[in-house]
Amino acid sequence: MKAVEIEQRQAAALEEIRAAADERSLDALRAKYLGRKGLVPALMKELKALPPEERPLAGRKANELKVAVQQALTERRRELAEARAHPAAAAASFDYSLPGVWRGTGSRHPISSIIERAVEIFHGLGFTVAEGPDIETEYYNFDALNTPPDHPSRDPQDTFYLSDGRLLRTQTSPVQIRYMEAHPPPVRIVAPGRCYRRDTPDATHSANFHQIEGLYVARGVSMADLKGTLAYFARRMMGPGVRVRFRPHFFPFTEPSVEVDFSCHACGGKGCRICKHSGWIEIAGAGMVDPNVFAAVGYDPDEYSGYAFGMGIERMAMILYGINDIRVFYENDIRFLEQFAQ
Ligand code: 2U9
Repeated sequence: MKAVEIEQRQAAALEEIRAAADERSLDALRAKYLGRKGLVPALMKELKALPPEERPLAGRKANELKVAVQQALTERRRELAEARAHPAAAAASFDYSLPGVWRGTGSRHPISSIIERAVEIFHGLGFTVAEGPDIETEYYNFDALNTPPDHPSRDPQDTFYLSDGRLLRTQTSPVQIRYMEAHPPPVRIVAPGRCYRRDTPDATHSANFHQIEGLYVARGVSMADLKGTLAYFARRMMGPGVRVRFRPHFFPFTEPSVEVDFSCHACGGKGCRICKHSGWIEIAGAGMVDPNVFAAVGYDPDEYSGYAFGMGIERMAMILYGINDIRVFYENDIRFLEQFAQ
Protein backbone atom coordinates (compact mmCIF):
# COMPACT_ATOMS: atom_id res chain seq x y z
CA MET A 1 0.00 0.00 0.00
CA LYS A 2 1.38 3.38 -1.01
CA ALA A 3 1.84 6.21 1.49
CA VAL A 4 -1.13 8.18 0.15
CA GLU A 5 -3.43 5.16 0.51
CA ILE A 6 -2.27 4.66 4.09
CA GLU A 7 -3.19 8.27 4.80
CA GLN A 8 -6.67 7.67 3.39
CA ARG A 9 -7.13 4.53 5.51
CA GLN A 10 -6.02 6.52 8.57
CA ALA A 11 -8.62 9.23 7.96
CA ALA A 12 -11.37 6.61 7.55
CA ALA A 13 -10.23 4.75 10.70
CA LEU A 14 -10.30 7.93 12.83
CA GLU A 15 -13.78 8.83 11.58
CA GLU A 16 -15.03 5.34 12.45
CA ILE A 17 -13.53 5.48 15.95
CA ARG A 18 -14.95 8.94 16.71
CA ALA A 19 -18.43 7.74 15.71
CA ALA A 20 -18.28 4.59 17.90
CA ALA A 21 -21.38 4.56 20.12
CA ASP A 22 -20.11 2.27 22.89
CA GLU A 23 -17.16 0.38 24.35
CA ARG A 24 -18.00 -2.81 22.49
CA SER A 25 -17.74 -1.06 19.13
CA LEU A 26 -14.37 0.32 20.24
CA ASP A 27 -13.14 -3.20 21.05
CA ALA A 28 -14.14 -4.33 17.58
CA LEU A 29 -12.35 -1.36 16.00
CA ARG A 30 -9.20 -2.03 18.03
CA ALA A 31 -9.20 -5.60 16.66
CA LYS A 32 -9.89 -4.33 13.13
CA TYR A 33 -6.89 -1.96 13.13
CA LEU A 34 -4.40 -3.10 15.79
CA GLY A 35 -5.30 -6.77 16.34
CA ARG A 36 -3.13 -9.68 15.18
CA LYS A 37 -5.16 -9.96 11.97
CA GLY A 38 -5.78 -6.23 11.76
CA LEU A 39 -4.70 -3.52 9.35
CA VAL A 40 -1.49 -2.43 11.09
CA PRO A 41 0.25 -5.87 11.15
CA ALA A 42 -0.91 -6.38 7.55
CA LEU A 43 0.66 -3.06 6.54
CA MET A 44 3.94 -3.94 8.25
CA LYS A 45 4.06 -7.21 6.36
CA GLU A 46 3.30 -5.43 3.08
CA LEU A 47 6.21 -3.02 3.53
CA LYS A 48 8.68 -5.74 2.64
CA ALA A 49 7.04 -6.17 -0.76
CA LEU A 50 7.39 -2.47 -1.68
CA PRO A 51 10.29 -1.21 -3.85
CA PRO A 52 13.15 -0.13 -1.54
CA GLU A 53 12.77 3.59 -2.40
CA GLU A 54 9.10 3.63 -1.29
CA ARG A 55 9.69 1.71 1.92
CA PRO A 56 10.87 4.50 4.31
CA LEU A 57 7.91 6.84 3.57
CA ALA A 58 5.29 4.07 3.65
CA GLY A 59 6.84 2.75 6.86
CA ARG A 60 6.61 6.17 8.49
CA LYS A 61 2.97 6.54 7.38
CA ALA A 62 2.08 3.09 8.72
CA ASN A 63 3.58 4.02 12.08
CA GLU A 64 1.72 7.32 12.12
CA LEU A 65 -1.53 5.44 11.42
CA LYS A 66 -0.85 3.06 14.30
CA VAL A 67 -0.17 5.89 16.77
CA ALA A 68 -3.17 7.95 15.57
CA VAL A 69 -5.51 4.95 15.88
CA GLN A 70 -4.24 4.18 19.40
CA GLN A 71 -4.72 7.79 20.47
CA ALA A 72 -8.22 7.99 18.92
CA LEU A 73 -9.28 4.77 20.66
CA THR A 74 -8.07 6.07 24.03
CA GLU A 75 -9.73 9.44 23.52
CA ARG A 76 -13.10 7.94 22.45
CA ARG A 77 -13.04 5.51 25.39
CA ARG A 78 -12.50 8.45 27.77
CA GLU A 79 -15.40 10.40 26.16
CA LEU A 80 -17.80 7.46 26.52
CA ALA A 81 -16.85 6.96 30.18
CA GLU A 82 -17.37 10.69 30.78
CA ALA A 83 -20.82 10.63 29.10
CA ARG A 84 -21.84 7.71 31.30
CA ALA A 85 -20.74 9.55 34.45
CA HIS A 86 -22.36 12.90 33.48
CA PRO A 87 -25.31 12.26 31.14
CA ALA A 88 -26.56 15.88 31.32
CA ALA A 89 -23.23 17.28 30.18
CA ALA A 90 -23.13 14.77 27.32
CA ALA A 91 -26.59 15.83 26.19
CA ALA A 92 -25.45 19.45 26.21
CA SER A 93 -22.82 18.82 23.54
CA PHE A 94 -24.92 19.29 20.46
CA ASP A 95 -24.59 17.03 17.43
CA TYR A 96 -25.58 19.16 14.44
CA SER A 97 -25.73 16.14 12.16
CA LEU A 98 -28.63 14.51 14.04
CA PRO A 99 -32.17 15.00 12.72
CA GLY A 100 -34.24 17.46 14.81
CA VAL A 101 -36.74 16.43 17.51
CA TRP A 102 -40.35 17.44 16.70
CA ARG A 103 -41.74 19.17 19.76
CA GLY A 104 -45.15 20.13 18.37
CA THR A 105 -46.70 23.58 18.18
CA GLY A 106 -48.77 25.10 20.97
CA SER A 107 -52.27 26.40 20.35
CA ARG A 108 -54.73 28.92 21.80
CA HIS A 109 -56.69 27.73 24.82
CA PRO A 110 -60.40 27.52 23.82
CA ILE A 111 -61.29 30.10 26.53
CA SER A 112 -58.73 32.52 25.07
CA SER A 113 -60.15 31.92 21.58
CA ILE A 114 -63.67 32.79 22.67
CA ILE A 115 -62.46 35.93 24.49
CA GLU A 116 -60.53 36.96 21.38
CA ARG A 117 -63.53 36.43 19.11
CA ALA A 118 -65.88 38.32 21.46
CA VAL A 119 -63.44 41.23 21.83
CA GLU A 120 -63.02 41.36 18.05
CA ILE A 121 -66.80 41.65 17.54
CA PHE A 122 -67.17 44.42 20.15
CA HIS A 123 -64.09 46.14 18.76
CA GLY A 124 -65.95 46.42 15.45
CA LEU A 125 -68.71 48.30 17.33
CA GLY A 126 -66.30 50.84 18.80
CA PHE A 127 -65.64 49.21 22.20
CA THR A 128 -62.13 49.19 23.63
CA VAL A 129 -60.77 46.71 26.21
CA ALA A 130 -60.35 47.71 29.87
CA GLU A 131 -58.63 45.62 32.52
CA GLY A 132 -58.24 45.67 36.27
CA PRO A 133 -56.95 43.65 39.25
CA ASP A 134 -58.22 40.18 40.21
CA ILE A 135 -57.88 41.12 43.91
CA GLU A 136 -60.41 43.82 44.69
CA THR A 137 -61.84 45.75 47.60
CA GLU A 138 -65.37 45.29 48.86
CA TYR A 139 -66.01 48.84 47.70
CA TYR A 140 -65.27 48.21 44.01
CA ASN A 141 -66.75 44.70 43.86
CA PHE A 142 -69.97 45.42 45.82
CA ASP A 143 -70.56 48.91 47.33
CA ALA A 144 -69.99 50.96 44.18
CA LEU A 145 -72.22 48.49 42.30
CA ASN A 146 -75.18 49.27 44.54
CA THR A 147 -75.05 45.86 46.22
CA PRO A 148 -76.75 46.11 49.66
CA PRO A 149 -74.66 45.26 52.77
CA ASP A 150 -76.79 42.17 53.46
CA HIS A 151 -76.81 40.86 49.86
CA PRO A 152 -76.17 37.08 49.78
CA SER A 153 -73.42 37.39 47.15
CA ARG A 154 -71.23 39.10 49.81
CA ASP A 155 -71.37 36.04 52.05
CA PRO A 156 -68.01 34.29 52.64
CA GLN A 157 -69.81 31.13 51.53
CA ASP A 158 -70.02 32.66 48.03
CA THR A 159 -67.02 35.01 47.82
CA PHE A 160 -63.33 34.36 48.53
CA TYR A 161 -62.07 36.89 51.11
CA LEU A 162 -58.41 37.52 51.91
CA SER A 163 -57.34 37.91 55.54
CA ASP A 164 -56.96 41.70 55.04
CA GLY A 165 -60.63 42.08 54.02
CA ARG A 166 -59.97 42.30 50.29
CA LEU A 167 -61.52 39.69 48.00
CA LEU A 168 -61.16 37.88 44.69
CA ARG A 169 -63.47 39.70 42.28
CA THR A 170 -66.73 37.85 41.68
CA GLN A 171 -67.39 39.68 38.39
CA THR A 172 -65.42 42.02 36.12
CA SER A 173 -67.73 44.98 36.95
CA PRO A 174 -65.16 46.67 39.29
CA VAL A 175 -63.07 47.26 36.15
CA GLN A 176 -65.85 49.49 34.77
CA ILE A 177 -66.16 51.37 38.09
CA ARG A 178 -62.42 52.10 38.09
CA TYR A 179 -62.59 53.12 34.42
CA MET A 180 -65.48 55.56 35.00
CA GLU A 181 -63.66 57.06 37.99
CA ALA A 182 -60.73 57.81 35.70
CA HIS A 183 -62.58 58.85 32.49
CA PRO A 184 -65.48 61.23 31.85
CA PRO A 185 -68.30 60.01 29.57
CA PRO A 186 -68.77 58.89 26.85
CA VAL A 187 -67.52 55.40 27.73
CA ARG A 188 -67.64 52.34 25.53
CA ILE A 189 -65.62 49.45 26.99
CA VAL A 190 -65.57 45.69 27.37
CA ALA A 191 -63.89 44.01 30.34
CA PRO A 192 -62.93 40.39 29.73
CA GLY A 193 -61.29 38.47 32.56
CA ARG A 194 -61.10 35.89 35.28
CA CYS A 195 -63.62 35.85 38.14
CA TYR A 196 -63.89 33.81 41.33
CA ARG A 197 -66.81 32.42 43.28
CA ARG A 198 -66.89 29.93 46.11
CA ASP A 199 -68.67 27.22 44.15
CA THR A 200 -68.30 23.47 44.54
CA PRO A 201 -66.99 22.39 41.15
CA ASP A 202 -69.22 20.15 39.05
CA ALA A 203 -69.98 19.76 35.33
CA THR A 204 -71.37 23.31 35.08
CA HIS A 205 -69.68 25.18 37.97
CA SER A 206 -66.09 26.21 38.55
CA ALA A 207 -64.65 28.32 41.38
CA ASN A 208 -62.87 30.38 38.77
CA PHE A 209 -64.35 31.24 35.43
CA HIS A 210 -64.28 34.01 32.82
CA GLN A 211 -66.65 36.79 31.90
CA ILE A 212 -66.85 39.48 29.35
CA GLU A 213 -68.77 42.52 30.50
CA GLY A 214 -69.64 45.59 28.48
CA LEU A 215 -70.52 49.18 29.37
CA TYR A 216 -71.77 52.00 27.16
CA VAL A 217 -72.46 55.40 28.74
CA ALA A 218 -73.41 58.51 26.78
CA ARG A 219 -76.32 60.93 26.39
CA GLY A 220 -79.56 59.24 25.38
CA VAL A 221 -78.48 55.59 25.56
CA SER A 222 -81.55 53.33 25.75
CA MET A 223 -82.61 49.73 26.14
CA ALA A 224 -83.04 49.64 22.32
CA ASP A 225 -79.27 50.22 21.94
CA LEU A 226 -78.61 47.32 24.31
CA LYS A 227 -80.96 45.06 22.38
CA GLY A 228 -79.43 45.93 19.00
CA THR A 229 -75.89 45.45 20.29
CA LEU A 230 -76.56 42.03 21.86
CA ALA A 231 -78.55 40.83 18.83
CA TYR A 232 -75.64 41.82 16.56
CA PHE A 233 -73.17 40.12 18.89
CA ALA A 234 -75.31 36.95 19.01
CA ARG A 235 -75.39 36.66 15.22
CA ARG A 236 -71.67 37.27 14.82
CA MET A 237 -70.77 34.82 17.62
CA MET A 238 -73.29 32.02 17.08
CA GLY A 239 -74.35 32.36 13.46
CA PRO A 240 -76.67 34.52 11.31
CA GLY A 241 -79.91 32.70 12.21
CA VAL A 242 -79.71 33.26 15.97
CA ARG A 243 -82.57 35.16 17.69
CA VAL A 244 -82.36 36.97 21.03
CA ARG A 245 -84.95 37.28 23.78
CA PHE A 246 -84.96 39.43 26.92
CA ARG A 247 -86.67 38.33 30.14
CA PRO A 248 -87.24 40.75 33.04
CA HIS A 249 -84.90 40.14 35.96
CA PHE A 250 -83.25 41.93 38.88
CA PHE A 251 -79.63 42.93 39.46
CA PRO A 252 -78.54 45.50 42.08
CA PHE A 253 -76.40 47.40 39.51
CA THR A 254 -78.92 47.72 36.66
CA GLU A 255 -82.50 49.02 36.51
CA PRO A 256 -84.39 47.77 34.60
CA SER A 257 -82.57 44.43 34.34
CA VAL A 258 -82.94 41.52 31.96
CA GLU A 259 -81.66 38.03 31.40
CA VAL A 260 -80.75 37.40 27.78
CA ASP A 261 -81.37 34.14 25.94
CA PHE A 262 -80.06 33.19 22.48
CA SER A 263 -82.06 30.74 20.38
CA CYS A 264 -80.45 27.30 20.66
CA HIS A 265 -77.88 27.06 17.88
CA ALA A 266 -77.86 23.25 18.12
CA CYS A 267 -81.53 22.75 17.17
CA GLY A 268 -82.32 26.18 15.68
CA GLY A 269 -84.90 26.80 18.44
CA LYS A 270 -87.01 23.66 17.91
CA GLY A 271 -85.99 22.17 21.26
CA CYS A 272 -83.31 19.58 22.01
CA ARG A 273 -81.31 18.04 24.85
CA ILE A 274 -78.84 20.95 24.90
CA CYS A 275 -81.53 23.65 25.46
CA LYS A 276 -83.55 21.34 27.69
CA HIS A 277 -86.32 21.35 25.04
CA SER A 278 -87.00 25.07 25.49
CA GLY A 279 -85.38 26.28 22.26
CA TRP A 280 -83.48 28.98 24.22
CA ILE A 281 -80.14 29.15 26.04
CA GLU A 282 -79.41 31.76 28.74
CA ILE A 283 -76.20 33.57 27.77
CA ALA A 284 -76.12 36.98 29.41
CA GLY A 285 -77.46 39.35 32.04
CA ALA A 286 -77.87 43.03 31.26
CA GLY A 287 -79.73 46.26 31.94
CA MET A 288 -79.58 50.05 32.19
CA VAL A 289 -76.92 51.19 34.66
CA ASP A 290 -78.55 52.02 38.01
CA PRO A 291 -78.41 55.77 38.88
CA ASN A 292 -76.80 54.86 42.23
CA VAL A 293 -73.83 53.36 40.32
CA PHE A 294 -73.42 56.62 38.36
CA ALA A 295 -73.58 58.56 41.62
CA ALA A 296 -70.75 56.40 43.07
CA VAL A 297 -68.40 57.39 40.21
CA GLY A 298 -69.51 61.03 40.03
CA TYR A 299 -71.47 60.82 36.73
CA ASP A 300 -74.68 62.88 36.57
CA PRO A 301 -77.57 60.38 36.09
CA ASP A 302 -79.79 63.19 34.76
CA GLU A 303 -77.36 63.92 31.95
CA TYR A 304 -76.09 60.44 31.10
CA SER A 305 -77.56 56.98 30.74
CA GLY A 306 -75.92 53.71 29.90
CA TYR A 307 -76.35 50.02 29.42
CA ALA A 308 -74.24 47.19 30.85
CA PHE A 309 -74.12 43.49 30.16
CA GLY A 310 -72.23 40.43 31.35
CA MET A 311 -71.68 37.05 29.71
CA GLY A 312 -70.05 33.83 30.83
CA ILE A 313 -67.18 32.83 28.50
CA GLU A 314 -67.19 29.16 29.53
CA ARG A 315 -70.90 29.00 28.76
CA MET A 316 -70.33 30.20 25.21
CA ALA A 317 -67.30 27.96 24.75
CA MET A 318 -69.25 24.89 25.92
CA ILE A 319 -72.09 25.63 23.52
CA LEU A 320 -69.89 26.48 20.53
CA TYR A 321 -67.50 23.53 20.97
CA GLY A 322 -70.09 21.00 22.18
CA ILE A 323 -68.46 20.48 25.61
CA ASN A 324 -70.61 19.20 28.48
CA ASP A 325 -68.19 19.44 31.42
CA ILE A 326 -66.64 22.81 32.39
CA ARG A 327 -63.79 21.14 34.29
CA VAL A 328 -61.99 20.08 31.08
CA PHE A 329 -61.03 23.74 30.51
CA TYR A 330 -58.80 23.75 33.60
CA GLU A 331 -57.33 20.26 33.63
CA ASN A 332 -54.80 21.03 30.87
CA ASP A 333 -55.08 17.53 29.44
CA ILE A 334 -53.04 17.76 26.26
CA ARG A 335 -55.46 15.39 24.46
CA PHE A 336 -58.24 17.94 25.05
CA LEU A 337 -56.17 21.03 24.27
CA GLU A 338 -54.62 19.77 21.04
CA GLN A 339 -58.07 19.45 19.49
CA PHE A 340 -58.09 23.25 19.27
CA ALA A 341 -54.82 23.48 17.33
CA GLN A 342 -55.26 25.28 14.01
C1 2U9 B 1 -71.31 48.43 35.90
C2 2U9 B 1 -72.68 48.45 35.95
C3 2U9 B 1 -73.39 47.32 35.62
C4 2U9 B 1 -72.90 43.99 34.34
C5 2U9 B 1 -73.94 42.94 34.33
C6 2U9 B 1 -74.89 40.95 34.45
C7 2U9 B 1 -75.98 41.73 34.37
C8 2U9 B 1 -74.94 39.47 34.56
C9 2U9 B 1 -73.76 37.40 34.58
C10 2U9 B 1 -73.79 36.77 33.24
C11 2U9 B 1 -73.28 35.41 33.31
C12 2U9 B 1 -72.50 36.95 35.23
O1 2U9 B 1 -70.91 35.20 34.19
S1 2U9 B 1 -72.21 35.34 34.63
O2 2U9 B 1 -72.73 34.45 35.60
N1 2U9 B 1 -73.78 38.83 34.50
O3 2U9 B 1 -75.98 38.88 34.71
N2 2U9 B 1 -73.72 41.63 34.44
S2 2U9 B 1 -75.52 43.30 34.22
O4 2U9 B 1 -73.46 45.09 34.93
C13 2U9 B 1 -72.72 46.17 35.25
C14 2U9 B 1 -71.38 46.17 35.21
C15 2U9 B 1 -70.65 47.29 35.52
C16 2U9 B 1 -70.50 49.65 36.28
